[in-house]
Amino acid sequence: MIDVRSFCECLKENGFDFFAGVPDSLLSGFCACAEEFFGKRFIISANEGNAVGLAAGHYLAEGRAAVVFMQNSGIGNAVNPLLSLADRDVYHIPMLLIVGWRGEPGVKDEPQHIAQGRITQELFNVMGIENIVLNDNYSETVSYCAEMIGRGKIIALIVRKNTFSPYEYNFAKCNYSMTREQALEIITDSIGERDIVVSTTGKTSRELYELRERSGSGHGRDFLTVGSMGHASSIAAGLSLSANRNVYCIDGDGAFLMHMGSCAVNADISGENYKYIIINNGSHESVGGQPTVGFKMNAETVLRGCGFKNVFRAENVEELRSIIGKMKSVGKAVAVIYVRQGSRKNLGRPVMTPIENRNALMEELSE
Ligand SMILES: Cc1ncc(C[n+]2csc(CCOP(=O)(O)OP(=O)(O)O)c2C)c(N)n1
Repeated sequence: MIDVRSFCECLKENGFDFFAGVPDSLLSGFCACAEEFFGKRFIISANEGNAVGLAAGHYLAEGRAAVVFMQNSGIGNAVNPLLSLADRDVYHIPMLLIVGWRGEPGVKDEPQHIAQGRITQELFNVMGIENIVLNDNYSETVSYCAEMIGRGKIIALIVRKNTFSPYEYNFAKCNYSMTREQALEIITDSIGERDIVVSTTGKTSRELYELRERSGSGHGRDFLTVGSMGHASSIAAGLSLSANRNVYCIDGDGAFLMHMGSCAVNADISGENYKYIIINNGSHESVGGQPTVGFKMNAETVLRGCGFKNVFRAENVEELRSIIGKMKSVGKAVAVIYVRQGSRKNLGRPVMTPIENRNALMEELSE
């Protein structure tokens, strides 16, 4: 296991002191330490492609390569700027990628990580990006990367599960009274019995699954967006166009930010049965609590600006109950629910497979 503090020092000694990316649970110790170690030069970007953009801007300004970190799920978001901006045939901008390897072949993982994990190295090979699996010899590896990057290369360090040591760091916390799970319970208790719920990637879907198990209400009306972070709102908008009932999307602030452009399109095209709820905890809570700009932006103003007319806000249980009532009585509606960070340690994972989930929902909708 690599001590993350020594790893950060090693990066700094080799000239890397600017970071941009989206966090990952496999990188959570590294992200926590780097946030403390590098301060304002450690940036959590909205998506992985944006991180490549930030790294490019940094290089143009300082002539020094940046580090871009991500879970391998985010490679897809980064492919376009890596190939059409940073590639040696375009602007030729070197950088170091640090990539969490979910779904590594032979290592048990969730279904959404299997295909991506299988092709992670191959994908970099096809893109002409040298990739190295990080091991305890990190100091040699980092100095090799620094030398190659100094000659203009892009190199990816692939990080296996349990490579980095954990790191205790207190990310800024907020004082809102509800947790995400409490909010979810109120929402699922208050909406109509036939309503569909599309939930976002991470612990929201895991909590929704457990809530349905506990209440015995079945999983047929839920679509758990276990992968494709940032797309639950579009899945729900697509569903709303033909489903003969309300379609609620329960999103996270990190997921909302990741593909925020879709919000304006969804406001325009979705049906009157579209009900979009962002649970804002100001962080990527599911992968370690790294801060988003969720509490720095005004999501309600963004939603209004995107064209939603019925925009609600709730900060406690009473307000949440009241706004769900209002959301039910108007047509298309959106809400931002402010909650504190935190989740249960013993939170489980869906036992149902994604295909079973898909089939159950399609069957429900065909009734
Ligand atoms: C494209 C992509 N990048 C990163 C991840 C890793 N990831 C899974 S959940 C999550 C955090 C989601 O944050 P948010 O939407 O705010 O919900 P919260 O966890 O706070 O409830 C991240 C970064 C991913 N699954 N996909």
